[in-house]
Amino acid sequence: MSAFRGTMRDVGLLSALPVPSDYTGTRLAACNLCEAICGLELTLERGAVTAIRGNEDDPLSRGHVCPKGVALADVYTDADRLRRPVRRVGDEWEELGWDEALDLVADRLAATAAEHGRDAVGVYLGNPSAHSLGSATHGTAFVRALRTRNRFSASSVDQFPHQFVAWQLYGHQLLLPVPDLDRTSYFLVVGANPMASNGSLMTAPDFPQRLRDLKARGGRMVVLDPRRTETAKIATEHHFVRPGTDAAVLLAMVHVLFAEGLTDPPSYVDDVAAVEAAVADFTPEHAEAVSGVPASVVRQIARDLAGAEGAVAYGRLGVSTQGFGSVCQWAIQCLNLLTGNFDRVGGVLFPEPAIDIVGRRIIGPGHFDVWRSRVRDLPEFAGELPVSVLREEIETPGEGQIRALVTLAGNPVLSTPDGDGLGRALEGLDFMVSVDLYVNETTRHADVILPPTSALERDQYDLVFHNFAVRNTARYTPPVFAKDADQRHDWQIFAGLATRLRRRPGAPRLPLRARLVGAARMAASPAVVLTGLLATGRAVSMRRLRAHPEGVDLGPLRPTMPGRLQTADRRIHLAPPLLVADLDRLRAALAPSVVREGELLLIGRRHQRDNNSWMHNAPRLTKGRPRHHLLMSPGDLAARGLADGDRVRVRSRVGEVEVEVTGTDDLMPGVVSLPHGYGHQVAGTRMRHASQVAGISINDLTDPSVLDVSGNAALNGVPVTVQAARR
Ligand SMILES: Nc1nc2c(c(=O)[nH]1)N[C@H]1C(S)=C(S)[C@@H](COP(=O)(O)OP(=O)(O)OC[C@H]3O[C@@H](n4cnc5c(=O)[nH]c(N)nc54)[C@H](O)[C@@H]3O)O[C@H]1N2
Ligand SMILES: Nc1nc2c(c(=O)[nH]1)N[C@H]1C(S)=C(S)[C@@H](COP(=O)(O)OP(=O)(O)OC[C@H]3O[C@@H](n4cnc5c(=O)[nH]c(N)nc54)[C@H](O)[C@@H]3O)O[C@H]1N2
Ligand code: SF4
Ligand SMILES: [Mo]
Repeated sequence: MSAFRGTMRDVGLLSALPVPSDYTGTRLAACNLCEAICGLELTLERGAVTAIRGNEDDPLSRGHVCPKGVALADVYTDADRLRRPVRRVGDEWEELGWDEALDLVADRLAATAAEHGRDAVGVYLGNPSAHSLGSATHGTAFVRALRTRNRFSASSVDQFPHQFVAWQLYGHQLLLPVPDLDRTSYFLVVGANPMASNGSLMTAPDFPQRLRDLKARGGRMVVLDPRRTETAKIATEHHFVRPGTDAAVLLAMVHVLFAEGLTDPPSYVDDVAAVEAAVADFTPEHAEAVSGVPASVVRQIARDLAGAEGAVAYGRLGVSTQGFGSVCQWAIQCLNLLTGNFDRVGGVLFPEPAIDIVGRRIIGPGHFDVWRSRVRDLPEFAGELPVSVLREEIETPGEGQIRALVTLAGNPVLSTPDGDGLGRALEGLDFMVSVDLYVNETTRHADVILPPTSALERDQYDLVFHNFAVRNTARYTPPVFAKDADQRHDWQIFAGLATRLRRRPGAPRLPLRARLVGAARMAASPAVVLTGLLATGRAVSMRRLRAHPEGVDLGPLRPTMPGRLQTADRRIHLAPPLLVADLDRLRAALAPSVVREGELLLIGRRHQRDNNSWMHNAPRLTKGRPRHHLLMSPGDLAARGLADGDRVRVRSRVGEVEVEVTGTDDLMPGVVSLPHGYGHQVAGTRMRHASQVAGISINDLTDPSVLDVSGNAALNGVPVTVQAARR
């Protein structure tokens, strides 16, 4: 009953109230910065945060915290964070009242839709949308109310391939198996760096400790990555892989399973022979030739996956944000399914969250190619178009052109391909509104910015990430601090806009029933919506969660298949035509003629103290040596007559940047690396610390014309040339 330790952070309703302004004591909160969703314990002295620790009593995060979680206090106090709406007047920002701001935005959005059709309003949802309860309960309803086909999000520069494959194989885009990290004995990690990222589509706070435990029980971790990452350095084994060639490697592993008679799929899997035929020419020797991963290693990994007592193949951003992300994710599912590690303790399992967003259809199963983008004729997936087409949809005149844009918690100018071009396109919009805490490189183009409260000022339940956690738990944390009377929570902003839009003549109309349900939902607070969802889910009540802000343990993951499959016949069809058809494109892309002399392949990287494109205003995260340099192997430096520390010019088909280069053996020869989320512009953004960490944006080099079948951008494996910068 350690929840009752300490002061008044404690029991029931009392702890639901924000602390008094002179409060001294401790309070529990949740970090919403990454998918690890760590539980925090804040120490406050007279209302000021003096320490943030990991909460030892949290059944999932067990005391883990990283430097970013501690920096949540900096966001709360940051003088540069917006607290009231602002309107851009020339180069200046002018504060305005909430009613005036919301009226103005509703007027302009409704007028655009009335004059040019509802697709003339585009919307982009950024990453933090998935990390906020109010955004999950109210933001999606607001976006739906816009009824536009021009919907975009960070998902198409991230996990679209996972969703695409899950939809094809398991019948729902978010029915994603999660590594049973705490019980597996063999962990294959392809294109992920959980030591820096803390895990993704695998909510596994304190990855370092979980990995130590894995090793202590005799388990192994094998990493395939073009960079010897923080994760690779502590792996049992690491192999370089040439960026963008993983599909050949993973399909060759599937090939080996068949060739050596190692397949043992569950009885509810069909079309196994079709997979065998599809991978027939993907041999380990072919994989070695294109990827650099020795054929013997390909064979050994396949055998180990089949032979280990509970093994996992896991691939994340490095194999999703490339031209064949969906084929990679498909091959990974095949590896787990064919080796009998699917839905198995120690293999991959499907979490049973208190609120099952899949089983309860809170999010739809997904669909593909129901409409297409206007200019490039690219198919939608799950109701979204690839963000790689956003620029051209804004710039190309004609019926359906985007003339007004809504961005919610995002920074696509830094985070999507050809970001610089997108930034210029934003200047041509008739109207732009952003819901964001800051004036950033994207929102500086907005006419109006509507700032929501920050994490410590609002309540939190992770509607999304409990669905991908390595253990079943549930946690509701009330706000620590009260908001000012003239601040708004994100859900209040969404409700305010939706209500006003409903009253504007010419605004998009939902069918009556949907409108009534929407209005009722918008009127309720996220906590009320959550209470209802928990009550019908029956795993744990809101009352119990309120009494245990440290979180409630619902037990380890367990096998639940095939009962939870969402396919029409409750079976898995392992050879979806959309994926098999993509293999010809793969064969062509891997042909030897494709590699050009002198070209390097650019990949991204994450650092434990970076958080996508924001948090660079937090002094405690940005002090020390700059982290945005280009990394290059010493051999590639020498071949170009370059030395460590030189300024170099990096050029791709799309753009060029100048940056300092750092030599390191950690990079595969022929590969260079830049982090994303840099390239800060201080002008017009009011950000204090941005100049120290300005850097350049990798996405001024990435190419919006290279896409996976799902529509995901190929952010990794971008061909570039590097030479000394002219002085
Ligand atoms: N080259 C390259 N590009 C990449 C990646 C890569 O690996 N390489 N990674 C990609 C990935 S995985 C992702 S997820 C995207 C991220 O790309 P985005 O989602 O576009 O950008 P973020 O940097 O997460 O920007 C988040 C914004 O939300 C604001 N914000 C923070 N909290 C809140 C909140 O509670 N409410 C609101 N309304 N706003 C808030 C912040 O101030 C910030 O401006 O970047 C992608 N881009
Ligand atoms: N500290 C920190 N943590 C974060 C974030 C952050 O910005 N900072 N962002 C969060 C978000 S939004 C996400 S989506 C997750 C992402 O979580 P991860 O996927 O674990 O994170 P990345 O560091 O992007 O890992 C991608 C890896 O792929 C490698 N790679 C690049 N190209 C290739 C390739 O062609 N083949 C192979 N095999 N590997 C390749 C890169 O070298 C890198 O090590 O992290 C989350 N956590
Ligand atoms: S690991 Fe992620 S959730 Fe945990 S404290 Fe760090 S940023 Fe927050
Ligand atoms: Mo992401």
